[in-house]
This record gives sequence, structure tokens and C-alpha cells, in this order.
Amino acid sequence: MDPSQTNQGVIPAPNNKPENSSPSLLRRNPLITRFIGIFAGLIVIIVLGIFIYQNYPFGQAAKASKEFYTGYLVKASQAKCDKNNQRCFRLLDSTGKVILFISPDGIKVRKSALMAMLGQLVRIKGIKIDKPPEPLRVIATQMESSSGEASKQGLIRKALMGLGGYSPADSPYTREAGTNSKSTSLYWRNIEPTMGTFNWGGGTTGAEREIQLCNDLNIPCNIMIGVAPAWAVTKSSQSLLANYQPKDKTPSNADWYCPEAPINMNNPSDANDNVVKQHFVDFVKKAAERYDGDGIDDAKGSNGRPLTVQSFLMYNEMDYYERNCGQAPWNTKHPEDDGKPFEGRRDGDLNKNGKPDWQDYADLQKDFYYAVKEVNPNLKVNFGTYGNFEILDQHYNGDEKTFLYKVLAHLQRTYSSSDAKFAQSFPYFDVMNAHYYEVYHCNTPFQEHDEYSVGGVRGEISWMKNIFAKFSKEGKLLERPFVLSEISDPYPFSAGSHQEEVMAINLWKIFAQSFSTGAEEVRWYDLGFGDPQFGLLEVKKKPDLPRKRPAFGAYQRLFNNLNGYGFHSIDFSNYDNLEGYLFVPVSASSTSNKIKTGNLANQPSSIINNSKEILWSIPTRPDFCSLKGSNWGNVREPVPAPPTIQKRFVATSIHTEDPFGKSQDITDGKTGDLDARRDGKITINISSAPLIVTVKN
Ligand SMILES: [Ca+2]
Ligand SMILES: [Ca+2]
Ligand SMILES: [Ca+2]
Ligand SMILES: [Ca+2]
Repeated sequence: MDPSQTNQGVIPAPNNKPENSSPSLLRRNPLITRFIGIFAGLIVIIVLGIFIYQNYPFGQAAKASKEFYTGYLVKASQAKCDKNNQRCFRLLDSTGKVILFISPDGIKVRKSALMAMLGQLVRIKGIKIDKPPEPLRVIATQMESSSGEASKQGLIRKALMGLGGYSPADSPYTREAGTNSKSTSLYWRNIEPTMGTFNWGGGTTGAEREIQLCNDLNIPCNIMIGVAPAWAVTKSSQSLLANYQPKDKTPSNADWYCPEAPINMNNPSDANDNVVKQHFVDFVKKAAERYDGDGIDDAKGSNGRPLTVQSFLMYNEMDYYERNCGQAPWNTKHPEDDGKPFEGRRDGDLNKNGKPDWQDYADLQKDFYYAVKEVNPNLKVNFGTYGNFEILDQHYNGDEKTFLYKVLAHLQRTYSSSDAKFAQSFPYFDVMNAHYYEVYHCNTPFQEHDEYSVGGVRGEISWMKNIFAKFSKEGKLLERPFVLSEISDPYPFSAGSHQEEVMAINLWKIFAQSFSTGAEEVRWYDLGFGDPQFGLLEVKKKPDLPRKRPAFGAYQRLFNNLNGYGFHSIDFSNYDNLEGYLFVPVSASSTSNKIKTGNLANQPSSIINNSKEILWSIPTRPDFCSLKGSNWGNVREPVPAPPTIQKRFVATSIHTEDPFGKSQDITDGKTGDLDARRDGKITINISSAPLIVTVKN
């Protein structure tokens, strides 16, 4: 069969049948006309009846023998097949999430037919669930290719992309790059340097200028609260911090590298004692009241209107496990236990209250949540920006040893009985927040968790969803929406082949993969004023102007393409050698559209005709992560080199663009159309460098 019939780009052929030009016989004989009318009516009723019978379950018996599963048929990587070659096929939904594992032995179709259907939207009938619960092994008696399911209504969310870290509001580069999602930080230390004295800055501080920019652009602003003042930290932990100084840093830099210990929670032997925790909660309430725009104690912007934000979270990368330098003091490990940096170490108790600091963080998260909600229930509370550090290969010691799991488990265990509002409030945040760096791409847990076999950021989000699903809320598995507040692929990280051009290419790839996870906002770290290795700009010492890296242009081009678009589905047309992510326009007046998921062919022409696909070729999937090592310093390159493949788009005209600004308009049958025919399709080469292809019909 023609594979293009099940591709995303299929447009239903217009009905070109000529009108019946000779109705004279029918007009002459009304009896025949009536007979034909009744007959046609009966046919319609029968067809409709069969359709309803096949697609809607009737009663319990029908539900129990549900026989229709529709999804994209793919092969699992060899590593995931068991000895008997079971579960080697899978059925995926349009986002790459697994619907069913399929045993090839149980499918009564020829192997060659099965192979021909790979990557296509297929419909499986006669399924018998052989071995519940998950993972399902299914015995399918029939399998057929389906030209489009698309019956499920999905929500297409506007892709919100921005810059994480420090993207200053007063820099022209922030606006030039483009942003519709933003974060900024409120440092407790700067605002309340001595207890009870507040210096908010009245719209002139960095943080309030950032909020002003969000408000000017009408985009969500997300606020990180952290970095305690010295008076809020136990004295004993301050001296303890000396042990955590990086050896290569001079004492004068210590303040930057080790800014704080966990705040004083309740340490009877310390002069500051437990008043500090209440001060923190009061500070959070003041901040929330200042930026909720409800007319009470609101900060005013330069235009006289209140400054408003969307969400608050507590601490950056609080799960860092070692030395606790760099604003992340809540998951330390005692080096005196040493051996390995993570495994086997005792939990740190830097604030000396007799409890592990991760547990202090969990308790504080609950207080933080209630503080913000008390001020204004419309404000969102996010989980702190989770760095996922423990999942690095050498530190990963099982899901239940990770900071995220331990915090959730502690909150559930401690407050399910003692907090009357537990059922509504658990897990004490509305939105999960995480960071992803491309050097983690091939980490084992990430690789295992992405059913589409991309791994990387898709695997990371999937892994975290899996952690959530170990807990329940109101009788259902716990779920939370996600924000990726930092993604990046820094340059230069180590010697080797990693180049600034690779950074630009990977920027497109990681953003596309990130949006396919359903993340509500995705931000690149960063513009360049915070950390030179990560920047879109190479910021030199004054008075030199920053130099734009290729990634700056790549970011800007991606923003211009995706602004007003939302992720629709993964392109399964060449599962083995293609990664493709489809985006469709979202109505300008809202942040999301109800839209048909599944096959793009079933969408209205207004959507097909303006769809965009970000796509590139890949080495055959199971080989993708064959490169050894995956930690900082090891640069991941696809092994072996990806092939150049041909891809056909159903279109009369397309526009292609690459991360470096090279673009082309191609018309069916004209220059650039590799099939050289005017056949309603345009054929182009896809290589490992991504392209954005906009269909223009
Ligand atoms: Ca207020
Ligand atoms: Ca502690
Ligand atoms: Ca309020
Ligand atoms: Ca053509």
C-alpha cells in the first residue's frame, strides 16, 4: 500500500464527480424516484448502525471485549524485546505514548505485512489481553491499516517558549530573541537584608523590571523565591558550610559559590531558633500580596498599573546533592561518609534540626503553598526547579532514593492525617518544574522511559510522571502539569566535536521534543548574561558588545515560527529514520484550542494548510544511544551518522527553513521538488540538521 496514504500530510481528495447532468428519466417516473429514496435511506441506516455497533460498546459484555485499538505501529528497540521476542511491537498514540505492547506471535497476519505497516496508523481487532496488568501483552487476531482515527478530541496548547536564567528586561537582546514565557528571581537576602526591613525597590530592582516586561508583553511571569539572608541561617550551619567550599575557589568567591545553608527551621540550640521559618512564610505572603494585582498592597509598575505574576516557586535546583553550593542547599550528603558522591552517604542536616534537609524542604513546601494560596488562591504554586541531579548515571540508586520521591512520600505520610485540607492540597504544588540538559540524553532511566525511543527530555518527563503515578489523589494516580524552566545544550563544554553550530541545531531539536511532552512552558538557559557557556550570546567584557552565537538566530527563528502554534503530534511516517514534530496554529484569542488529535489529514484545511513540521533524520533508533557515557563532559553524537532520507509532503507549495536562516519556497513539480512531477506532493531531502517545513496550499 502507498505509505503516503497514512501520512500526516494527506488531504482528502476533493469530490470532483460531475453533477448528474441527465435526471430526465427520474423526473419522468416518480415511483422509481421514491423506491430509490427508500433504498438509499435503508443503506444509510444500515451503514450507520454498523458504525455505531462497531465503535460504541453496548453493556458490560461489549466493554469487556473491547476490540478496537488504533495507534501507530512501531518496533521496540531490540534491547526491549524479551528472549522470546515478545513485546517487540508497540502501538503508540500521537504523542508517542504507548497504548499496547504487542506480541508478534499473537498477530495473525504475515510478518511481511506487519513490517509494511510499521510507522503507520493501524487498527487492531480481536485483541485478547493475555497478561494484565501492565505491561500488556496482546494477542491480536486481525490488523489493518487505518487511514485516520482522529476521533478523540484533544487540547492543543499554545507553545510558550522563553529564556530561563537571566534574560534582563533592559537588554534589547531579550526582546529581539522573542519570548512568551518568562521567569525571574526574588532573593530574600536582597529584599530583607535585616529582619523586618524590606527593600522591594519600588519597580526599579531587577526583579520588578522583569515583571514589568512580562506585563508589557502580556506573558506569564514565574517567580523563584530563594537565597536566605545570613540572619535566617543557623550559625552552626554557616561554619559547617566552610567544609563544602569548592577547593578551587578563593574565599572571596565563597559568597557566590556557597551563598547559604537551608534556612533555620527549628533548632533549639541556635540563637535564631524557630522564629525564622515564620519570617520566611511572612516574606512569601508579602511577595504574593505585592504581585497578585488585587488592589491590596500591590506593587505599581511604570505605567501606574499593578505588577502581576502567574506563579511562585521555592528555590532553584534544591535537589543538588553535594557541597550545596549554588543556591541548592536542601539535599546535601555528608562527605565524611564518602565513598561515592551520592550513593551510601547519609542525608545532610546542615541546619542542625535533627531532620534531613530534604525533609525540611518538604515541610516548607507545604507552608509555602498555604502562604501563597491564603493571599490569593488564583496564584499558582510550582515545585522548585527540579534539577534531576540524582538521576545522573553514577548517582541513580532507584526511584525511591530520589529527592522528588522522598519529598512526595514525606508529605503524604506526614500530612494525610494531620492536615484537614490534605485531600485538596496534596502534593502542595499545582505545577511541576524541571530542568533538562542534553548531556543527560542517554541516561538509562530516561532512555527506558520514553516509549518513542527518543529518550532525553521525553524520557525525563515520562520518568517524573512515573514517580507521580506512585502516589494517588482523590482515587486517581497523581498528575501535575509540567514546565521545563531550563533546557540547554551548552557550548563549549568539553574539547571535541561539539560546536556552536551543533548547539543551534540541538536547540531546535530539544525545543521540539520538549513541547511534545505536553510541557506548558519551555525556556532555554540562557541568553548569556548569566552563564557564558550556555548563552545564546557570548558576552565579552565591557566595552565589547555581545556576539550572537548561531544559537541566537536559531532561537529567534524558532520563536517566530512557533509563536501562535501548538504541538499536534509526532510524525510516524518513517519511524526508523525520522523524528518529526507537527505544530498547528492555535487561535490568536486563546491559549489553547480544542482540536482533533491523531491524523492531521482529518483536520480542517485551515489547519493543514498552515501546519509546520520540525523534522530531521536519525540513525536507526536502537543505535541512537550506543555512545558510551552520558555525564557532563561527554558529548553525545548520534552513532552511526544519520542517513539523508526523502520525505513527501502532500502540498502544492511548501516553505522550508533551517536553524541558520537558509530558506526555500518550493512549488509542486518545480525546482526543489525532487519527484519532479506535478502530482500534488513535494519531495525533499531530510538530513540530521532540522528543517521547519510549512505547508502552504
Ligand atoms: Ca495584592
Ligand atoms: Ca535539617
Ligand atoms: Ca491578595
Ligand atoms: Ca511533485
